[in-house]
Amino acid sequence: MTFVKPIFRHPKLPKNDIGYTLKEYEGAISNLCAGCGHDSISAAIVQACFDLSIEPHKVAKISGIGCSSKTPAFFLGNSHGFNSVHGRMPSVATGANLANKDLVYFGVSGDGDTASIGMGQFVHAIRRNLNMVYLVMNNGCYGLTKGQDSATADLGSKNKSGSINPFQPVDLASLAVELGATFVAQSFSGDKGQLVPLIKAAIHHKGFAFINVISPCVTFNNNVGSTKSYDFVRDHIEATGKLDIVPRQSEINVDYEAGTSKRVTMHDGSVIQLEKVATDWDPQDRVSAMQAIQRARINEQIITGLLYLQTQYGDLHDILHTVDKPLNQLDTAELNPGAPALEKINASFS
Ligand SMILES: Cc1ncc(C[n+]2csc(CCOP(=O)(O)OP(=O)(O)O)c2C)c(N)n1
Repeated sequence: MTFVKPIFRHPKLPKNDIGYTLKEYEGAISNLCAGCGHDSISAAIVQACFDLSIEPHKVAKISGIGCSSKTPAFFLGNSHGFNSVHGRMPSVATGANLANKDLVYFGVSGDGDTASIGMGQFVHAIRRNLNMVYLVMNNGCYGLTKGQDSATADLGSKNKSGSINPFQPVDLASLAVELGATFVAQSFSGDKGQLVPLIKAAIHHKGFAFINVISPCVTFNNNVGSTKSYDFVRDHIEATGKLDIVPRQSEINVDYEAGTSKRVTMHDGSVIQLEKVATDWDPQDRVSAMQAIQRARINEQIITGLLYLQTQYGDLHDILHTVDKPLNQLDTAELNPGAPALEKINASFS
């Protein structure tokens, strides 16, 4: 079937602060199955970038292989993009980020792409606090290759062919917290109201921002007995709170009840306002965040929202003391500082 995306848009479509409409943030028409959770996530990314008035040419989308990794074709069609090899998105993102720190890096991956073949790459991107949004569209199966169980499929979950998964799952959110990721969130593709502010907060975060989004596969893993089906997720979801992101220099006019509210200032001066449901959980305390995730797991709940946030650590560029300018903007004098500079470096080794 051929899908033609209409190019006509209503002339009065709302514009953002830099004069663009949503159209400038859309991509090609999706060829995923109707009802795929991944498409809802693409729509949330479009909305978040439009709301934040991000210049599309200041975004780089990088992905691996899978239905999820195909989605960068379906959002931000005016941005840079690189569809890499299965599980290798983080190393391509690392190279691109080191060469140009001035872009917003969007890494899109699947649970197969991240939790199996790409696991080694994922954990090292976290360790290095690479400044990027790393979003996993988690459907518990290999959608593109027709629904085999992935490493995030829950123990006892039943797949479409009726077989029961006999293995423990990899819990990507707790793994990320354990490895020291500085921003860890969890959400559901069916909850755009929660997902959009989470993506905005992740973009504002300086460092590795991980979002694990449960994204049901309508074709291969939406059956009774699957713990990644729309029905199961809706029945077991437990939001940890509500989140607003207030850009720098804007007036903060959301106020939550004292005691449940937390305000965190990000590196760029914008503020995250978080309304917590549980008073015994502190999203800036790693042990507390870990406990909240584990407690939910024991209670067979899927907790969503911003689970953990640290803003005091520098990103990979701070750790490596890289130059401020993107490499392609360095001029000859900066690239070749001359013999005296070389002599000074050589002398420092003696
Ligand atoms: C090196 C390599 N091994 C295996 C494959 C086959 N393959 C393609 S996509 C995929 C898994 C996709 O699952 P996931 O990342 O969860 O994405 P989804 O399609 O479910 O969104 C596999 C195993 C491949 N393309 N390359």
